[in-house]
Amino acid sequence: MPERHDDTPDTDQPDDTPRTEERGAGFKLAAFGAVVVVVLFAGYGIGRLNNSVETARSATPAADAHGHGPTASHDDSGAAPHVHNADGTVTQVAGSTAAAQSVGGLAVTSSGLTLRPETAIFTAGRAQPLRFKITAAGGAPVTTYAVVHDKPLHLVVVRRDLTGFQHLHPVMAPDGTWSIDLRLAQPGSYRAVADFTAIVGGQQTPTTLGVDLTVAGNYAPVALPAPVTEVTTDGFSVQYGGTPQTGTTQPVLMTVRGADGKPAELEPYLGAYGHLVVLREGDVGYVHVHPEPQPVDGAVKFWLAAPGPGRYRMFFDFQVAGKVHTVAFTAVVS
Ligand SMILES: [Cu+2]
Repeated sequence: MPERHDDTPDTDQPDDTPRTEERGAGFKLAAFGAVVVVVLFAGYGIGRLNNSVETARSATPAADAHGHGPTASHDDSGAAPHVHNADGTVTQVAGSTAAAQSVGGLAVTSSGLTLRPETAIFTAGRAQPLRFKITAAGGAPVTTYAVVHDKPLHLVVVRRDLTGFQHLHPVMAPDGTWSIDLRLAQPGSYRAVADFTAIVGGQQTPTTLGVDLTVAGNYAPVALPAPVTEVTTDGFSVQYGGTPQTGTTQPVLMTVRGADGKPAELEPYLGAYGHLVVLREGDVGYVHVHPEPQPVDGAVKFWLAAPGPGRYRMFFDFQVAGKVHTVAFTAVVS
């Protein structure tokens, strides 16, 4: 079975049930100044090759957040924001305008690659196979992908009001058809965003494509939750710290504590100690953020730069005792 997790622990639970208990009195809007996002798709260029279903299933938990192995010659912890290029060089991005490239998933076709779902119509509340191909110029399906963050392809599905978030890892058949069972709990328009590095003609192309999925029925949009700096879920409390800004890359810290108030023992998940997906309100612009490979002062540290003003929803995945948990924060960028 393809693995999956979403922000509702019970897979039969409607996705619009209260996502998490949020508390955060004293949160200051100003603290967010400018939030958000940029992320380092670092490591894209140096992911491992994947061209079989087997490889897609056998993730190697040891890979780190930037795609380079534990034997990497330099230490990323506490380093300034940077991108590992395909040729092995490193580009510093602090204070740069790299943010401009950070928003993806807005197009169904880009860089010569096209996302082609077999069907985009779903029935509310029923698990249904989602199948799609990524085709290259000329229409042939792509069957070879680089493994990035332990997976050849990451799929994020969310309703356009940013509820019902799911982070999935479909499995590819030899003909290039990706599939996973998908359950969309509530009616509405959803966005499915595929994040992958296709290998075509020996060329690695990191790409994020998005397509709408539709569930007929009475659509009741949910307002974006107010910004808070602490959220609890499944008995864990997650604290968010940072002052992301537009135009410069800033750290964002996530600190996870157990019910006893002590730091939770985070386990590597997708090759790092946490996973952050940032989605923009209004167009579901997608930013897949990754942390420093090691916790910094007990916190999972990400680097973000705001691509522009607006409101964003940040979905933070972390793993404790073999189970993945997801919390979400709203961030406002002025
Ligand atoms: Cu993923």
